Amino acid sequence: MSGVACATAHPNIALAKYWGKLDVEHNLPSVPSLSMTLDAMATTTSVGFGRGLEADRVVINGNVASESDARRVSKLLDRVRAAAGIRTRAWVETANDFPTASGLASSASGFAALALAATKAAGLEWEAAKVSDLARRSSASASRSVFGGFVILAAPPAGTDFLAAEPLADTMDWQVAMSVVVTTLQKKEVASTEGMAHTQATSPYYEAWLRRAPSLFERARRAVLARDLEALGTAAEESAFAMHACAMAAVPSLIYFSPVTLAVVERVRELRRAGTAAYVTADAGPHVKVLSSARDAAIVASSLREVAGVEKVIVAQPGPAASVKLIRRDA
Ligand code: 2P0
Repeated sequence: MSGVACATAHPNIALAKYWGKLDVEHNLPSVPSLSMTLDAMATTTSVGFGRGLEADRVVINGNVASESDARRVSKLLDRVRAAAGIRTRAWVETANDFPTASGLASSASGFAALALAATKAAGLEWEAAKVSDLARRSSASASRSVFGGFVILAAPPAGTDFLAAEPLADTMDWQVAMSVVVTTLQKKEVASTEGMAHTQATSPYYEAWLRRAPSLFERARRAVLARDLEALGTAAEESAFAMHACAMAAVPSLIYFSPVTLAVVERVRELRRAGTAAYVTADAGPHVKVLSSARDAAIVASSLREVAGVEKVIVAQPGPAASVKLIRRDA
């Protein structure tokens, strides 16, 4: 039995970063990570399995997907077909309400929504952990977007077959905010998967990153459980800069920052000197994400909008888990 389903998932921003793979074949991260799911941004994905299609048809933001994007989608669909005993091809329509593939976690919400919509459309009634494991095989950060609030993804030994993200209990109501500072509307040049492989292969600091990341993760985890914004923000900044320093030391150097990125970092430091608790993090792109209390978010966002080169600032709070609706059930 198959049908049509539509899922919504929200991007997540890691406060303790994942960068590097222990096991490429199983897509297992080499370090544990901790993220916040964002309520203000979303990916919506519809999937239908249907007779009459000769190949999977993938449309992203209204355009037919590139061959490499379509291949990555088909790989996930193949796993779903194998689990459900379906032979037919599928159509996939997905749209983001934020810039795609520019370091704004579109692969995280994208594969989380795809995993949820595809399993539902295929008639599989999977629990969230199983959907998270499926999403993780396509994009490790996507496993975290299946859940809401603050979420962790462990780094198990090589060869581990099942790995799902897990929500940290009772964190949805913590009044914190993430101001997403969009510094360009262009696509990024180096995708995360290639960027981390290159870092791993060539950075002299990769070993140091592996030693450092687990303790930063642990500090971030404890800070979330204690609802200690300063401790979380401090650990998050250390994690982000350690990851970027490691990538910058790759050969040739991998620099995700733009001059606007650094101007935003400087403005956040000024805000902090003036007494506002705000902390930066940045991913595989030039945007900056700024953690603060929900109360301070309006001040932080309006200050960052004044930085030359900033396109826009989206203020998010801890967002919900991914959700899905069955649109139609075919025999
Ligand atoms: C993270 N990032 O923890 C880190 C920080 C970007 C920087 O996870 O190869 O798209 O598909 O598993 O999940 C982005 O990498 O990589 C990412 P794959 P993914 O959010």
